[in-house]
Amino acid sequence: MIHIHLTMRLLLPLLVLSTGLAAQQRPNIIYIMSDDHDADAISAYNKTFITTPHIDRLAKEGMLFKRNFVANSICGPVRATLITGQHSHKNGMKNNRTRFDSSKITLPKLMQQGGYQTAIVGKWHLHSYPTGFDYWKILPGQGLYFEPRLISMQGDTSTYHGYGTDVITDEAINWLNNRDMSKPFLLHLHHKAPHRYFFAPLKYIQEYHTKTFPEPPTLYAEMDGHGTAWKLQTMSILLDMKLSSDLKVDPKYLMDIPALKPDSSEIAYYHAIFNRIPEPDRSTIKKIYEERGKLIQQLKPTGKELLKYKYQWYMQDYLACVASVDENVGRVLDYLDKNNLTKNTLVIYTGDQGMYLGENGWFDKRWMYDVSMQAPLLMRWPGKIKAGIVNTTMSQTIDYAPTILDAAGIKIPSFMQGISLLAPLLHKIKTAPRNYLYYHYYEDKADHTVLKHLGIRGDRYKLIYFYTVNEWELYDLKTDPQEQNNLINSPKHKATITLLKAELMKLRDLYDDHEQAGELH
Ligand code: SGN
Ligand code: CA
Repeated sequence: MIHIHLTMRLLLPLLVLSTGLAAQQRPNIIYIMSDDHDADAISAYNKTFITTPHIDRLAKEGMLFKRNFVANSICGPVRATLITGQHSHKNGMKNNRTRFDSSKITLPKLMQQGGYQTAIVGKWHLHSYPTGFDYWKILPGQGLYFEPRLISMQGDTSTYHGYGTDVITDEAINWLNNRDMSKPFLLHLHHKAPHRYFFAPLKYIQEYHTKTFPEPPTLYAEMDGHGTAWKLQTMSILLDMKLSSDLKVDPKYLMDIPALKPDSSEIAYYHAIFNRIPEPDRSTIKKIYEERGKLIQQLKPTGKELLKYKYQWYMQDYLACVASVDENVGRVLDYLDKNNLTKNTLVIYTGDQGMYLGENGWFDKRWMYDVSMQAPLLMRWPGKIKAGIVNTTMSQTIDYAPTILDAAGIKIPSFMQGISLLAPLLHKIKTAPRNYLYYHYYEDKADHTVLKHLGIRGDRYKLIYFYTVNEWELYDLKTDPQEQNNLINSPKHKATITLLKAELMKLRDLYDDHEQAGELH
């Protein structure tokens, strides 16, 4: 065993050099991933909601992927896919509750063997401790916004003073300052923000709580007329997002509005987090939220009128968290500038999936619909990636590990199911060689009750199968980008459906997913 390991260590650097990339040319890689950061909340994608100058800098100086998608729109599974290059059924992490098998060969292990120094700071969410990292400091579970706790490699957990997004960035920069300067590095910097329950620093709450955001055209969508999955979901801003946007209204204002009344465990949880905000900021923030409570008490809005308020509060709180993420991306980019690292560092920015920001009246993610299947992806590598390029190739989370390995000049193992995006990144080809993406979501009994489904996404059409209720959906993404009009019974689309079902079965075989074996009818 030891012998094999040593041989690998001796052989791999040779392998690396044989690719023609001399050691000193190999790029450093910083992979920044935020939690639930939707592309619409990045101004390089959509200028409607927020200005994110620092993340936008990556688009201006690098490449923005307009059609980047996840394969299972939920946190832990995306993170397992990131380090394995495999779909969920192959890497074993189908849902948020699975414990990732840390003995697996993963991206950081391969990078280490290839001569890289590897580190991860921030949200991990794979339950087993990280392996393959020379350094790690992770949040327990979802982590906390204020006075966050971090688990260190020694296994002890300490509380850090400050705001989570700042603290995670501080810790990542500390590691950069203390790293082994003789080796290139791979740093994973994973924020907790802007995940629910949203808590932003006071300065951003003050900036955002007076703003009004445009409503998505489907905010007031009816669930009737759609399939069983739409009827069963519990991700409605109006019905399921308790207590205005986030339990932030003091419960005493809401007790006489049954739909908003929290249960006692929710109140206790909320207060435990809220009380971590240091004074005097906590009292100022409380006053701001109490204004919402007073308004509810005075107007007693219901139905659409209530949704109107809840949507605005949701956006105000979410975007205030995003503003702090952007500020901290700026700190990392400044660090690279000041330390002469910008040129030889590939910076990747992404979110772990998309996020419903009021479309269909919803919050959260999980669905194969583009709103939650799409994730932002921006990459900057000066001198290699041309500046200001928007790429429309369909990329997917299974591609991240192969791309990072390829950029580092390290061989991509055959067990990885994604493809390297290096050729499109370096402008050798425009489009990655793949016509369809595969998707499989498994968490139906968990939060928000989204039924299990699998499906296929092509350039124009998307076919989804909710197999526990045997219901199919087909959408024409060109004429119906909001995926409102299920064409599964349209006679005009019969041939498309037959073709996509055949392609779906091919993909299922290609990726070796046997959960729904046999013919799909
Ligand atoms: C929490 C959230 C859910 C969210 C899951 C998973 N509830 O349970 O809304 O879907 O996390 O999120 S909350 O009451 O705590 O806000 S994930 O990003 O980790 O997958
Ligand atoms: Ca997430």
